[in-house]
Amino acid sequence: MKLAYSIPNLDELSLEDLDRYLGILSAIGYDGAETSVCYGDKVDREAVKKLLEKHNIKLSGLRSGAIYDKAGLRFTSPDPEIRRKAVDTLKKLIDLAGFFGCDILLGRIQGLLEPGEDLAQAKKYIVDCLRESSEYAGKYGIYIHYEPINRFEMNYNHTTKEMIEFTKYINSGINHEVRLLMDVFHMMLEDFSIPGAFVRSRELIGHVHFADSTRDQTRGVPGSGVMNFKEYIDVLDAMGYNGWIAMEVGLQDPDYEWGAKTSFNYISTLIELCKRAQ
Ligand code: LER
Ligand code: MN
Repeated sequence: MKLAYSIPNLDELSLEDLDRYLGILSAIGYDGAETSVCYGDKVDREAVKKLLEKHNIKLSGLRSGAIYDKAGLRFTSPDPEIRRKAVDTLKKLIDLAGFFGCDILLGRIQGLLEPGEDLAQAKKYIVDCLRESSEYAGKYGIYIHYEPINRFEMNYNHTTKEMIEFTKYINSGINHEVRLLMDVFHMMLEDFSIPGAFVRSRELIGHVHFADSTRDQTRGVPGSGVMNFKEYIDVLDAMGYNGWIAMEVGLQDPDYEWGAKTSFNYISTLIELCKRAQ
């Protein structure tokens, strides 16, 4: 399992700040950095590549939520023009991810359902958009990981169970499969059992997010809340999961470095203990 930590949106970061964040994560021992991008064609990919190589850090994935949150584009729009722009903007992000050889993380771009919109019709739109996007990602040999999101952030597609069924249906019509992004913060709010949800997702799991519970909707540093990361790591190890575990903790400066270090020390210790316990 490889460990990554979030950095601010790549298309809003200066190269100096990117250099600083990557230096912090590299010094702590992370394998990767995870970020969000709205317009993939606006990133200076060669300069970013040089900084990633300088710090020996990989991109663990590119999040696509900003295409909805910043550009207002979504897969579920009744307007075909908006859906087309959402897919075309995502394809530019896939081009960028293909350049870096990392995957695409996807959830919010499906968009919140607006009052009066029909969920069954909205899901048909999602199927078409995701099938086209996943086949396009297949050109680069990279994958789209689709995230179940809790009810406070999305108004459908909440549980792992329903998303396994939905993703299997999406994959039934394409050659390059969509995988699942399992985020324990959402699973804590929506699933009956987090280890159970991991095991049930075994054929589709492609990426994992860690964050701990907090008393507000921010994301806690692993170890600071009530969640049992020792159990999650053991079940992922037992499943033979060898992908990324990205910490999705919402800490900004001045706590950023503390959060990254504390998360890394806690989770890497649990991984080491799990390995030794075999
Ligand atoms: C993004 O990975 C995430 O977990 C949620 O914040 C999406 O709304
Ligand atoms: Mn997440």
